[in-house]
Formats: sequence, structure tokens, C-alpha cells
Amino acid sequence: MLTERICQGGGPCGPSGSCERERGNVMTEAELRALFDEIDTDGDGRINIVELAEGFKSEGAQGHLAEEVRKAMEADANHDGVLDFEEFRTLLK
Ligand SMILES: [Ca+2]
Ligand SMILES: [Ca+2]
Repeated sequence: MLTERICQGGGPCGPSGSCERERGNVMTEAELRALFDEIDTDGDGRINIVELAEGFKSEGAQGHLAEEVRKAMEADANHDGVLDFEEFRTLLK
């Protein structure tokens, strides 16, 4: 049995030693929608930077939260400062 290193967040590390999920980030449309709705706490159909930060926290994101949020906001294709579902989906692909 392989020695499974445990990431700070409590999950198993990927083969490369990264903290990505073993599933390889493949999510179904329904899972994406559920996650989007979960993060979009005010339910306006867009994820703003505050919701994003809270979402990362509740997902158990480790490391630099600000850095994670900054990376995620690169998915903001139309630069309106929020992620709509399409942008969010691009992010997780
Ligand atoms: Ca929102
Ligand atoms: Ca946007």
C-alpha cells in the first residue's frame, strides 16, 4: 500500500504531491451547480470575492487564501469582479 501523505487540509495528496483531489477535478454539471449554489450564499447567481473567500475556507483550502482567491478571479472573463456560473465552471475545469 502506498504511503499516503496527508495534506494540511486533511485530504490525501495527489500523485504529484499536490493537494488536488484524486478525482482530477472532474465534476458533473450537477455537482458544479450544487457547489456554485453553496458558495453563492446570497443567491444572486454570481460569486463575489467575499463569497469566494468564504467558499474556499469552508472547502478547507489551505495556504494563502488571498492567493487562491486571486487565482480564482482570473476566471473572471468579463472582468466585472464577480464569477458567474460559466466563469465558475471554467475555473473548475
Ligand atoms: Ca452571490
Ligand atoms: Ca465575471
